[in-house]
Amino acid sequence: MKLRFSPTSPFVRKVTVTLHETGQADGVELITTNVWDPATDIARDNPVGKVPALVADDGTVYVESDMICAYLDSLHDRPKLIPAEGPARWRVLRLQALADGILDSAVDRVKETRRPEDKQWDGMHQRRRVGTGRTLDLLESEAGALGGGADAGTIALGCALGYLDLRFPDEAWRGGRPKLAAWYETFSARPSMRVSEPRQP
Ligand SMILES: N[C@@H](CCC(=O)N[C@@H](CS)C(=O)NCC(=O)O)C(=O)O
Repeated sequence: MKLRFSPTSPFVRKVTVTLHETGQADGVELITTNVWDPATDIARDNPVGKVPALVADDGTVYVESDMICAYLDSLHDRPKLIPAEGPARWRVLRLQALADGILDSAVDRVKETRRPEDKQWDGMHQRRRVGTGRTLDLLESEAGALGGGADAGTIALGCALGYLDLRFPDEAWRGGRPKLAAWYETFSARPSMRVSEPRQP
């Protein structure tokens, strides 16, 4: 398999952590891809023009981090990161969706700051920031149920919180959220999280 990879993308990180947690990291060739380079060839694998994109052994290309993680979860014999059925399945997918919401908002804000100054819209910046705060507050209230293990939900949440640290360190998301902060402290020490820490290319 081949993974279109960017060392700072939190969506790619979800896939990388999944590969490590499921024992498949050694079987994947990482192809570092700068999607913002005008000469990028990402469209060869993903017509949408985004990373991650996973090229499977049969040549099929999977896009969207959630789908790639689900595909990878179908390929291994360890305990599944996405439970097959029942309340556990919906708990994991709900957490993954909430974490994706934090990530989408954070990436929107980063993109907004990269526009020419006179084209930036502070209203959207604030809207996304407030939405992220509300989501973090909800997760703080539910932090006791996060548990100590890795699944598709906790992986997405760990990557989302790590991305907030990378892009918005001054906003101090841990403030007033001690349970979420404690959970992240433990989760981010997992080898899969350590090995995938974002680094500038
Ligand atoms: N929903 C997608 C988001 C992927 C995404 O936005 N990737 C960013 C890198 S962090 C990207 O490739 N952006 C290029 C663009 O927006 O054109 C996923 O979950 O994979």
